[in-house]
Amino acid sequence: MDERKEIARSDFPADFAWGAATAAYQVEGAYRDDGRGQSIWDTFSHTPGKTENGDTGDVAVDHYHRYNEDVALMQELGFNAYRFSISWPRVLPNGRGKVNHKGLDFYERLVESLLEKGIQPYATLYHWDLPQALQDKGGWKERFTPEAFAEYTDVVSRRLGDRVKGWITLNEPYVSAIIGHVEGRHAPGEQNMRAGIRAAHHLLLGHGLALPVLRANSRRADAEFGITLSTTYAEPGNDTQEAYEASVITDGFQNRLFMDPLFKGRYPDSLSKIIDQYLPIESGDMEKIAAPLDFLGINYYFRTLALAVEDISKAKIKTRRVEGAQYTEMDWEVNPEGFYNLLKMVHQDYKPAKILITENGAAFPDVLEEGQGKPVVHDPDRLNYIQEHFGAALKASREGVPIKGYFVWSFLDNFEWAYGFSKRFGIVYVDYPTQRRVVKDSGQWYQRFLRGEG
Ligand code: IFM
Repeated sequence: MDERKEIARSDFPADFAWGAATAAYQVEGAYRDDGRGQSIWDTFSHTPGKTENGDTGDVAVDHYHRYNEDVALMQELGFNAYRFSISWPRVLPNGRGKVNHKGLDFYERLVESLLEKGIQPYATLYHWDLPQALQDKGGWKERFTPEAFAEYTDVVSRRLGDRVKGWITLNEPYVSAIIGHVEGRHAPGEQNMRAGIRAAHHLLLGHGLALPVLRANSRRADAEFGITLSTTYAEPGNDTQEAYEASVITDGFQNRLFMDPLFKGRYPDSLSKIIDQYLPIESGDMEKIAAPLDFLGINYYFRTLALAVEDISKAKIKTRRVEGAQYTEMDWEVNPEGFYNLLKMVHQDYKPAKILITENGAAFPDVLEEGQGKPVVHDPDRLNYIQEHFGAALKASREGVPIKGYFVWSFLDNFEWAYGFSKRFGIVYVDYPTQRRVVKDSGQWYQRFLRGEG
């Protein structure tokens, strides 16, 4: 799929949200500043062997202190929207109870700075950094956590509800629930299907409890509310029954475990043999989870060619690599067709009122070089990836998929979770020793695209 020659900003709707995304723990640093509490990612990254090189988000890219210059750079690049996340333990160091006003002040300064520069704030309330104090009592496995999430949502939205345009309750509950509790590659690092399914339900319930709070506290007439899901387009890797079944399970865990409850008010039949025994559903939960959304946030990076279910207790699927295909540094296949197919499938099966692409991008090795009198980073692979995926989204949009925004992942290079700083996703390079920002070629192209220069 190569739609590049056709792409111009003017092909997309005029009121389209254009920008990039980040997340608190990946960029902020300042992990002990101004009364911030500890999160499960502080604990996890400080545990030997959990992240590459023992990297942590203690300093990250120091966005907490550099947010003003970062927002100025966003303006220079031409963003009209920016997706960031709010750190729960910065606002409520113990997860519940006493509010840390200095933490809230930071987000107020950030939001003010964005609005001054004509950039609409899209705030995600939970991007994986659960307060450790809540984890100590069982975290997302237990029902008090969604209740605490609604309280935290109330605190944040009372303060920022007059200014934030887009509210996203959760980022990628699949990753929190399954990678964090079943695979164990992410915080809190459990390896237990029961824990993962309980967490999945409680995350969804947290979303369901937070949504009416947001609607009640928001004081912007044009505010919109949604959730962001990680997705993949799952296909059988060959024409065996085994591969077909593996693709159904992959699609089940990564897409339908969350989309079915949100849009249909029930869990998917395709997973019932695995998950029903663990689901802690109580009366009224599914109605809360399925309350109407203004938008669905889609994060897409790659498709999955499933071959076989390797170990269902660990949600482990054997997959196939494609001879001759390009893979990113994450070892993810570059496949814009999968993006197009996924968007069509979501539109057809779930009919969200509106879709925002809340993340899409790629990690490739970058080299900071001296150009003519200034540093440069040539990243043709990332540039190509972004252009091709814009093309896939445009194609889906022209066929009626209601896509209304695109946030490239990521604005800046940052802490890539268990991979530490070894993978760079930014359209802006960060020289970690100096924290200097250098706009990569992909960022410069995005700037020209946003200016309407093609
Ligand atoms: O860096 C992550 C982000 O936090 C969530 N979505 C996927 C990105 C790339 O792995």
